[in-house]
Amino acid sequence: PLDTTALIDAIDGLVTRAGRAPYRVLIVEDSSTLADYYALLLRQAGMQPRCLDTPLRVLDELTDFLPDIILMDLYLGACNGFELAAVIRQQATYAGIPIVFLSAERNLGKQMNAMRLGGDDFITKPVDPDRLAASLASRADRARGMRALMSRDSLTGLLNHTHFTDQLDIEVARARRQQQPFCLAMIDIDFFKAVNDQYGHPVGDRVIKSLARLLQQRLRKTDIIGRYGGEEFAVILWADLADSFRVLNDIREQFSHIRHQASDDSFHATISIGVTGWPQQDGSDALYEAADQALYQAKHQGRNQVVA
Ligand code: GH3
Ligand code: MG
Ligand code: MG
Ligand code: MG
Ligand code: MG
Repeated sequence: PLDTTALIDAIDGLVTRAGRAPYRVLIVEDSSTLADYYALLLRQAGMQPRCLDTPLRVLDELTDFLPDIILMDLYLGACNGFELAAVIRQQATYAGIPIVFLSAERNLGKQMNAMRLGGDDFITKPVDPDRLAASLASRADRARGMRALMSRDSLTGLLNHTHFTDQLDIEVARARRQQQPFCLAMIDIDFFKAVNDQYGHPVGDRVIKSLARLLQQRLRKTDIIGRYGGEEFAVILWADLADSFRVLNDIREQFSHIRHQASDDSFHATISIGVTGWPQQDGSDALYEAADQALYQAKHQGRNQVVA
């Protein structure tokens, strides 16, 4: 069953956080005069524009700038906006970014064609500044909401498996760029099948949620928590291996003291944790493998422990 409370909480949190960040708008326009003008309008509307005049770099810009929305001129000299939109839409990661076309093209057939190839709206030049800002803001807002919804696990509100693995790739790249160490931990509830068997699935769900809540309370805002599988969590900690180990061991200890309530009984549960660090392991596959191996060892050695 879908736990809407956790989901709504998670989205509220995201919307509140997202609400503070200005919308990032990638402007793809071959006329620098026009690009500068749109950038000015959008900046005045509180957004964060970035201009791109060469369509060849569009995929790099998407990874680099992570725009909420793309404002694209239809005729770009070297290629046209239709073609570029089609290229962007082929990348699964960017499929959700709205593309708003901007052009003097008044031919309805061509406008329809642009939409069919992946555009979300069509604004004709000369633009009405208010209409431009309002249209971009409402589309960017909905796209953010949709992304938040799709990246969250419905029981816990944590990042889901797909989003977590995408995020780990991004964080590995960030660590390499900034030479900043971080750790990956895999956390698994011990003998969880027995909890379900003995107390029922809904009680099991509450145990999962209590672990999710504990992780959210104990880890830093910059750390990243995902529900990796049923009763398995993955965490990215921005700390070195020694510090991460200490924090995780505290969490393990604290979790083991939580008294879980069943209908006419109460019980305790424990977790096992495998942790590994960057740069000791460089690359997502190596990190997953090492953390998994450490988790396996923690289970094998008797559970309720952290292994690095
Ligand atoms: P181990 O200590 O080796 O991890 O033992 P375990 O029993 O936890 O491991 P196993 O992988 O055999 O069982 C995991 C169980 O978790 C099986 C599955 O029914 C249960 N599970 C997975 N997802 C959920 C969920 O969302 N809610 C509940 N209540 N149970 C879940
Ligand atoms: Mg043009
Ligand atoms: Mg298992
Ligand atoms: Mg388990
Ligand atoms: Mg498991």
